[in-house]
Amino acid sequence: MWGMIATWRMALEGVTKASELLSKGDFSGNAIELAIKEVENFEYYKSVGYGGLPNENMEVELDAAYMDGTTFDFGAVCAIKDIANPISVARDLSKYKVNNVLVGSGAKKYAINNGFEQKNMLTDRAKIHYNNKLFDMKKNEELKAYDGHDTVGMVSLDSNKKMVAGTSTSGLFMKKAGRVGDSPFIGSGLYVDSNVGGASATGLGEDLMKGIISYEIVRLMKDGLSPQEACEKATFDLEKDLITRRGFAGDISVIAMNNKGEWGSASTIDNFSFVVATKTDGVVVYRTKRNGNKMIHTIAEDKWLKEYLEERMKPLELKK
Ligand code: SD4
Repeated sequence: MWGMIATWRMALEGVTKASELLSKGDFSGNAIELAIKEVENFEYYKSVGYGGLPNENMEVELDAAYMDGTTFDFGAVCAIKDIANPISVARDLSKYKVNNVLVGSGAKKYAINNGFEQKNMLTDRAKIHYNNKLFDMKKNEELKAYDGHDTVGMVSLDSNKKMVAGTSTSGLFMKKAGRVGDSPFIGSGLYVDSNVGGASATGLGEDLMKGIISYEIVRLMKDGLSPQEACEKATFDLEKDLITRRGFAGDISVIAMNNKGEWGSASTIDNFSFVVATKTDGVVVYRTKRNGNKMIHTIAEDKWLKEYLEERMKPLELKK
């Protein structure tokens, strides 16, 4: 058995390529890095890698993490600038005993010194998004800079039963310079244990971290819950807890796979999507709908898949 699960339809092309590796018996880590790089390199996905949306100073600061579920090796970069593939740097950092998480200028220096590709990650399209958001915010002071969430998070199982998880994101649009969310943090943005399974999250990082949600999902699977049960319980328990304590819960969306290739997903929002690849079913994109504290997953129709891409690639006009 092999399998892979990833947040959002944007992971489709990467997961499709990575599943070819997995079907040939390749290592989960290679599948994760290949699939995430594919998303990082596609400029029209505006929340990951090249083309990612900038912070309040119009700088693209990227976060990424890589975890090996067999050795527990873990590496991450936070707020890294001008490096093409943060996931590859995160993976490289995971091979050390110490210095596994590097931030800002230290992360960039490490990447340059170790031959990782440098690239200006701010695209003209991202500049238009930035300017348009400033324009809208001036007109309407109530408008939140943060809307939507599209971090890519993935879990992979290979035919040798080795599991790896990875994440990559530009974080929140218009975030403060230096702000880091859940995505590069072990336990919050991702967690994987090859003896159990793995999970990854997307949503409002500040709230996801409060529940260490990816670890919680893996813990629940270890206690015997199916990936679907674990995703629903962790997501809706955290949402309830946040609302009780704070009167508000940010978006929470999660995916998980266990070491048998069974998978699950849950989301507090209705337009979440995710991609699953398994030896038995091939590559499938699902859309989610919430029904109380249960989820209904439906296979995404071709029309929706096409529209998703068209929406992201449509020409943008600068608001004046
Ligand atoms: C963060 N969880 O930095 C990320 C946001 C996200 O696309 O999912 N963004 O808080």
